Amino acid sequence: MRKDMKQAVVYQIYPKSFSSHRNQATGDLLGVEDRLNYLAWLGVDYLWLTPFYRSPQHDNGYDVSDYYSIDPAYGSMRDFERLLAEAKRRGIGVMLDIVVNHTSTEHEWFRQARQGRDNPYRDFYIWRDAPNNWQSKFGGSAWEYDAHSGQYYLHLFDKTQADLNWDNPRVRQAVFEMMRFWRDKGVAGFRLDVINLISKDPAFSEDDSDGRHFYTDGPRVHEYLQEMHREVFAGHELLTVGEMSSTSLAHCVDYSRPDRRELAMTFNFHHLKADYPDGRKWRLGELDFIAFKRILSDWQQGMHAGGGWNALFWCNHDQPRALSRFGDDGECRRQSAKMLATALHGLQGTPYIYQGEEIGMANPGFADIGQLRDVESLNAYRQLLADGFADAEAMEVIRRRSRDNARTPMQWDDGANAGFSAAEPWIGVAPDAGMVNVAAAIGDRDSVLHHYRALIALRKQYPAFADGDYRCLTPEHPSLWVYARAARDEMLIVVSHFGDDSVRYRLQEGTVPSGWRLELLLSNYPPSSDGQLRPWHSLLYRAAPPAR
Ligand code: TEU
Repeated sequence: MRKDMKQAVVYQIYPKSFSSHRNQATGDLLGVEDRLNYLAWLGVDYLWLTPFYRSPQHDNGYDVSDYYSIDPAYGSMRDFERLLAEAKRRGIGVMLDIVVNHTSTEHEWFRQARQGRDNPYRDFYIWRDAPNNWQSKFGGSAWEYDAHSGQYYLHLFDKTQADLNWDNPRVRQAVFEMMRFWRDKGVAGFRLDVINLISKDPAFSEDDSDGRHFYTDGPRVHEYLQEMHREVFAGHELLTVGEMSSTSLAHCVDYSRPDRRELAMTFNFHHLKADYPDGRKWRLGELDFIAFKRILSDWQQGMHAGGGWNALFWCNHDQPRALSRFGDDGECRRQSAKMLATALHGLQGTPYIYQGEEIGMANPGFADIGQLRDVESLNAYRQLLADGFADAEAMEVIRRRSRDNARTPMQWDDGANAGFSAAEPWIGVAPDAGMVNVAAAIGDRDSVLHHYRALIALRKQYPAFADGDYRCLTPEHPSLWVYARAARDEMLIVVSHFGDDSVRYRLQEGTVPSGWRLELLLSNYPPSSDGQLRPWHSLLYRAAPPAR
């Protein structure tokens, strides 16, 4: 990867909830354009936009019915081209979200395929006479019966999201051609949705699990990504990131090692399961902080040693807000939001900021199922009731776990609908918008937003952010995560206190080579020298030999 790419920061936009130029219930592409000056000021290099292609919106656009057109709710192709050009003018690249594990059942390919077994598109999808026991990630069987053609089709997600058959070379060619179309329009990169699920065990074996071993990092996935690289990426400067579901470190090294010619980097979710009791998303548990650090540390060291590259994130459109989950969205909101930011941005890899994270947006505190919109959350709620949970207990789980926590409108100012739109938004604005919003944060030098802006600038200033190795100095401490990043002639030390108490901490003698000077680059409290860390304290140091 190019050096400037290694120092880049990506900002993720969920266009439906970002900004509505036309003052409608949902955001649009011109709404994103309206906010480019803000994003340029923040200093981000790339925008990843979640899908805005034509879609029936059963899964908010991850159910694509036409890869070549813009859903009218988001605007037109002209609007997209304009956004692209305006972003480029500000030095910002636009990354598209490519959803090709599946299409909507309203896609022309699927409409054809379901016509009958001899239709030329039949083999674009995966059909069987009888289902196996694989489970959909959104609940229930992964197979849906199609009465018209008398077979079952596979859908690892919603039943309106039919899995494509990647073993069919015509599918691969059609996908690559579509990606070249967007590449040639000038997009700067791609985020590939659940791309490690595209190669299924051809025997469709089953065991007593939900079936994930038989399609996760499947038998031909690396071959298909190498083909994608040859067909789409080779010879172009593209930032490519794969979303890897339930993956392994060894696979992610292979997906992202430059000499393998697959992808530039990978997202994995292991650290975001450290608060799932027994791995179950829809059950509440406390964060296992030691495991959390161990997972992050293993991935830091393993990717560094193997020559892979991590995409770093706390938040995205599928996760509750990290501030509410790992920090304190009450009294210590500001400190804990800054602490989380520094803890992530100090790591090796490419940091992703999810819209609103940079101003410290929190979970909105859903009280009633009527406030939820997400298909996965609504299914989970029904399942919790079916499992015997009382309504209040089920709502407690939904309130803490739902993807809709991340999908409430971006908070721009303290006006009507938080400045998102003059019209009533498709999902309610969080109750704290009057206090937590971009306008207020810009005017306040001590805000979470200014802290993010400083972190982005520091990454570009000091090579150790991109190059340094990683060593955890407090693997067993119950609330402290301290790590060192050593590069040539430079070291970073990041101290993060995950707790609302005070603890004593001093760097061990010898952590920094003798004679080197230690400089505090950023903190979330005024400097003090009593060796005492305050609630959610965060310190980012740089050490270097004295100037010659
Ligand atoms: O998500 C993939 C995925 O497996 C999860 O993040 C998922 O949302 C959740 O954890 C299920 O429990 C991607 C997209 O990011 C998501 O928005 C889509 O719904 C999904 O793929 C299907 O395209």
